[in-house]
Amino acid sequence: MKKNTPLLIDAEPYPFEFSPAACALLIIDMQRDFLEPGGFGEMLGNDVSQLRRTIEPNQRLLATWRANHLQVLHTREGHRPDLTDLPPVKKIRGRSKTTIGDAGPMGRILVRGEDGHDIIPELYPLPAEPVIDKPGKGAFYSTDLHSILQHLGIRQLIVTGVTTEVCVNTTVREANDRGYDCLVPADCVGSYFPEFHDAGLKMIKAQGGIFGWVSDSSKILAALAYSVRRLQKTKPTKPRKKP
Ligand code: TIU
Repeated sequence: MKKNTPLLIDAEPYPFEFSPAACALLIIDMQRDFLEPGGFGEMLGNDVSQLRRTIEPNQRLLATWRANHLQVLHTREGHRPDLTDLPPVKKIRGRSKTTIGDAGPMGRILVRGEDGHDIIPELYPLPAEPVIDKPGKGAFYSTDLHSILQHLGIRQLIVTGVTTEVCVNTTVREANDRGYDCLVPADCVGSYFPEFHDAGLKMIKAQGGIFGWVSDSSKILAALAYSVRRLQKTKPTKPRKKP
């Protein structure tokens, strides 16, 4: 694939012009505590199948990004073991019996280093893929994500992960204000609440793409496959020897 040749991805509200070399796949918070049966999300009464349907499409996108040597980054929501970066209001809001920092089914909830805080095995980061540990919902707040993206020459983001209306939406809004183009593939993001998922996507693409674009992973993969086929067709053939 020619990484500097722009491609068009079928998207809403209009096609997304995509420059592979400048476009990172940013996978938000695909953590065991949010997605795994028996994790914190399920313990709170949430239907984790709404999130688990995103695993396969994310795996396909991730495999394609890796195969084409494009940039991948992962995020994890969580806090320092001493909880000094946890706003007291975040700890007590929700009035749940068990909150961040308490013992949960897979270790202390949303605490760095605990099993539940880590990324699910199906999408586990490779050593060369930056993992951004974020204390908030947005991936830019109180992290080095913006500097890393600038050093890598990234101007566009394919944002996937969970949950659509919380960490994905907050990150897309933060990215938009910092000058990034964001495309969200609907099948690669999920929410415990289908109606919030739908509204979260509508909010991104409304008003001419006020925060970004919405598409589907199949359309992203189709655009990349087309670019590879086009390149194969246009490869110079060896001049024929004269008889
Ligand atoms: N990653 C993320 O979205 N964190 C959340 O807490 N999401 C909820 O929907 N609760």
